Amino acid sequence: MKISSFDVKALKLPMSEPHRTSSVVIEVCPVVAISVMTDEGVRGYGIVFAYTELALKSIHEITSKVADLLVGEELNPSANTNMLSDRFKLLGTQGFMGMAIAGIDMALWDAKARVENKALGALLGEPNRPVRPYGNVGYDGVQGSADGAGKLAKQGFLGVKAKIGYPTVEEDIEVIRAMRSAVGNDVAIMVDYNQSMRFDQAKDRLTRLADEGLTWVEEPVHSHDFGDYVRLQNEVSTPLQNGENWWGPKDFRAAVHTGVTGFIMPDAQKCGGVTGWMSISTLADLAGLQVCSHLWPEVSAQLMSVTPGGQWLEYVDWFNPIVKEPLIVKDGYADISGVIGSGVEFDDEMVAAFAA
Ligand code: SMN
Ligand code: MG
Repeated sequence: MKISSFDVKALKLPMSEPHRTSSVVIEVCPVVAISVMTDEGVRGYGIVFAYTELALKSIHEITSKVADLLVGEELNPSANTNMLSDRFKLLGTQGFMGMAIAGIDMALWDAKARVENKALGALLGEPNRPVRPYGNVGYDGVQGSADGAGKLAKQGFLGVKAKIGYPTVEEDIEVIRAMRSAVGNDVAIMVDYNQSMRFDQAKDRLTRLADEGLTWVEEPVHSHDFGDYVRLQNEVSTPLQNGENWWGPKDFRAAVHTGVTGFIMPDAQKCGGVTGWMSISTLADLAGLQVCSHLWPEVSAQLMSVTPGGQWLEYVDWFNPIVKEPLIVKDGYADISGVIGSGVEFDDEMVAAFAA
């Protein structure tokens, strides 16, 4: 079966609410929607998330041009992706190029699973891991974070994560305690500093957070400061989380070589798509790491279902406006029964409606 064409569109999706972090507020969700068509009429879907509207046009252009290189090739997702990665070795496969290749990779794997009329997980292995999602709260202050967490717990989420990194650690603690009162003791609480601290400050703050019962503290220092991260890991008692900003399996390998243990959270896009994730899953299994996901709830649910160290799936509804059947969360777990492909199929009318 051959790849016959691609349709690549830049979109701005409305968000149910703006997502605040300690550095920026995301108010619209800029994405590149990728469809691949095979010569037997099967379509596959992939999404690139551009983070900021400012990057959308460039990522759209690079994605269209890179996708065109695969037209006429046999549909063989890992070989197609490896061919692209080889082709752009000199430019580098991080940044926009890595995002474009990963989005294309997701569309190719989706098409392959649809050709076989299987869920992506069943194409990749034995999908026998329960997939447990956690919900997300932004940098929303004490009341906002407590309200957001309470709402997610009522919807059945077994974990909630909030962005912190307020001017003082006392404020961070106030937010965490307000969330704890809102969700009770049976719901896991995670917090995310989004790389906002330097080592000394991180050590002080995390020491103060030791008794808050946090499941993890995410990205306390710059994500690629592996040395500081490992030092921190050895000096504080709360588990740390990292990986959403690591590019491809080689960044994960470097992290492991430096001594990173515990949780990792590959982002289906930055980690190199389905192809990249599967290498990281093997690495994590060998290194005894616990794997969580970042964004891409539908695709990641499929991947987590076959990932040996799979723990928590990050749930967001940001791509829902164009996804025909967004991920279902039932009794605290993702219900992926009956899914074909990656679970992402576009609602073409909505894709047209949100053209950038
Ligand atoms: C995040 C995700 C996407 C955009 C900004 C921040 C965040 C997370 O770090 O972990 O969800
Ligand atoms: Mg994060």
